[in-house]
Amino acid sequence: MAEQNNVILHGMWASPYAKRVELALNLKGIPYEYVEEDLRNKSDSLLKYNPVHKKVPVLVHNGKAIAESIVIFEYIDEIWKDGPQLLPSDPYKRAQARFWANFIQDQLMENTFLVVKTAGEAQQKAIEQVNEKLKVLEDGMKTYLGEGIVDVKNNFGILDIVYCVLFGAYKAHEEVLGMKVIEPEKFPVLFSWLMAFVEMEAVKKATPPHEKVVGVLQVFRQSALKSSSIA
Ligand SMILES: N[C@@H](CCC(=O)N[C@@H](CS)C(=O)NCC(=O)O)C(=O)O
Repeated sequence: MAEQNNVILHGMWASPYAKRVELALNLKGIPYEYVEEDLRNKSDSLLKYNPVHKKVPVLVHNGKAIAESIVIFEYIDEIWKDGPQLLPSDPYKRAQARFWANFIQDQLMENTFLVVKTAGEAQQKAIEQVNEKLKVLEDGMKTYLGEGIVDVKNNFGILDIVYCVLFGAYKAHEEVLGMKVIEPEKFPVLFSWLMAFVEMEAVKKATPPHEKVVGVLQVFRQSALKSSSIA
């Protein structure tokens, strides 16, 4: 444990990347001050702490700034060595956790947002893409998680966090889209993994209110559909 711990998180409530860090801090039980940023009018602190990307999240630990969610995860593990680790200590498990977290980020996130941003044929195509990637993840997790799904409360890490932040607000997505996001019959492992995670107190604490997520998704969807009809 570091001797002195002054921890500030600059985030934005709807940012999945900032949510990852919020969740990691909650799950590890690290106290922190939260600063909500207006991304249309970024604070001087955000620009000072993240001059390269000018994005949230930024973690400021004893005056030192760390940006990029995955980099922040690694920093958190190295500073707060007590309690559960976000990255497995076994090098092979750690490599696998990084591999699948990158898969979710690179292959699933964009397509999932595309489902929200499109309609008709384009949306159908995006849904097929998401289902294809979910199938790959389902098969991968059968091996990776195995019996571990039941023990998610005591054994969470970056992979659980990245997955859970993407699909944690699934009820809001379902309400806005009028369809199931992760069908339990098609993806039993992914579905039970998500159910185990959303029940955790730390996850509930970091999840924005349902109505607020529905509202932002509707605005996001309508403005995307409007601009695609103008283009
Ligand atoms: N790779 C970054 C992505 C962070 C990111 O894209 N943050 C968005 C909010 S979701 C942001 O701050 N956008 C402000 C901007 O692009 O000006 C991470 O993992 O932390």
